[in-house]
Amino acid sequence: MAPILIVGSGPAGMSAAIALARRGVRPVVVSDAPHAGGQGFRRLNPQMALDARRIYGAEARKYEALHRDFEAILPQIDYRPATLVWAIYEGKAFILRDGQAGEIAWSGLILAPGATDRIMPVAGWTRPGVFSLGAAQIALKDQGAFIGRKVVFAGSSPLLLLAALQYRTHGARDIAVLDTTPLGAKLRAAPGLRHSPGTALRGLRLMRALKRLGVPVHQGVRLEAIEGADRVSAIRFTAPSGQECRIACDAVALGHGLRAETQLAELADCDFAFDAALRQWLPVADADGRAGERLYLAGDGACIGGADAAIAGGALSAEALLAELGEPGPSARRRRLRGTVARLRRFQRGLAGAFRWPHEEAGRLADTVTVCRCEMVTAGEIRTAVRADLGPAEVNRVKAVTRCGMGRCQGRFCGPALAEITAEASQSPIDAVGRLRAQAPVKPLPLSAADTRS
Ligand SMILES: Cc1cc2nc3c(=O)[nH]c(=O)nc-3n(C[C@H](O)[C@@H](O)[C@H](O)COP(=O)(O)OP(=O)(O)OC[C@H]3O[C@@H](n4cnc5c(N)ncnc54)[C@H](O)[C@@H]3O)c2cc1C
Repeated sequence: MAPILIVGSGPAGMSAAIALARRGVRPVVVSDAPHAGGQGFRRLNPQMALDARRIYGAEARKYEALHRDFEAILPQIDYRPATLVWAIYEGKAFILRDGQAGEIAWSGLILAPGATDRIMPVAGWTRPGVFSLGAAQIALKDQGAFIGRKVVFAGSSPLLLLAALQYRTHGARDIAVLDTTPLGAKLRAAPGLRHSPGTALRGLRLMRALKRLGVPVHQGVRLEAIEGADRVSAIRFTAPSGQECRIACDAVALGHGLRAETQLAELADCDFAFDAALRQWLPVADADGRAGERLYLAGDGACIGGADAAIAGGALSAEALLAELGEPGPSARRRRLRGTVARLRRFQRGLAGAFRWPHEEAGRLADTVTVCRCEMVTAGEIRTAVRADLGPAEVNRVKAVTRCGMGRCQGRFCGPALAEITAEASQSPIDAVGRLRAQAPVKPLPLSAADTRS
């Protein structure tokens, strides 16, 4: 019989693999990352002698336990790191490893591809020295490096605070946080955070630690421009008082929350629905993560929920899949996992109010600002296309006319802003402008991959 296939080796994929291995099942685990851990629990580069407690703080034990458990099951699973799933078609995953293409058929599929940074462009964001927030963390966890000497963490995300603290505790002195969500919005969102008081408390501790270490955190700012000649030299913003401010810096880490990686789910024929709280399209799945026959979604790729929800969701999808295959485990465990995932996702929706996606900024973007970095498409070009006679008001049509979203990143970085600008220019509700359709290959492939396919 074909194996169970897990795509992704972040917390969700690892946890699904651990649950299956403990039930005596040998899954294939495929991930394009060289090491397990995904984003939240990215494995620290051992050559950098980084201390997990300084990077992961209160989460360090969880990080260590998950990696230890995953390493323990390695002999019981078929783990294929550095392997990309670039398409899903007719019950098979099409993969690429070391330049060699291949296919994997499955008896059950668990998709756990995680999320990527969500970015609202700002004038100057394509300058050298601007990184996504995630990339700024990866530089530290993978290479033990900072992205600059004077780093500003800008946008709207709890990860801004986490990344700033990680930098500060590793010796970065000249850093600041510019948070675009006003304090008032955070207070209004507070009731939604009751679903995970422990996580909310961790957030408060983060704020306190930054204060104690003298890291300035400006809340409720409006980002105006990232300045510089051939690379970043400053970031300009408006304070809530209306005062224009400027911080000299040589690097900016930009992030406005996360967007689920949904391309593989779409290629696997999942339905989609618009999630108004997270303001993004998500694949439709039931409370166990079941999205189709022997098809399950887990972790941030199903719905942004954080690492704990990913761990619970991975185990839940494994248990539910086994039950569908005729090997049910204890129903109490599934009920408990289901409750955990649902609760943490409710928390995450509350968090989306405390760290808002600043969608209204799309309307303020100057026409000259680049939105699509791959194809160099500006906000003005998108508006002109939408406002033309018989101009499109659906993002795939706008993409066809402007090439925004057609490049190397396949709309991962420009897609959210493209949708907002299209909605604003066509005066349509955001859920009426659609979502960029997934296309295989979901990530770039070398042309040689076509030759090696049998
Ligand atoms: C850049 C970034 C930084 C983050 N930092 C933190 C943090 O410091 N702390 C925290 O608590 N949370 C962090 N998060 C949130 C994070 O998403 C966690 O909630 C958690 O890691 C989600 O687990 P997951 O297993 O769903 O996905 P991930 O951890 O993202 O893992 C997904 C895995 O799927 C693989 N994958 C994706 N697409 C494919 C494909 N086509 N083929 C093969 N493999 C594929 C990836 O390589 C990765 O290994 C971060 C998120 C991002 C995007």
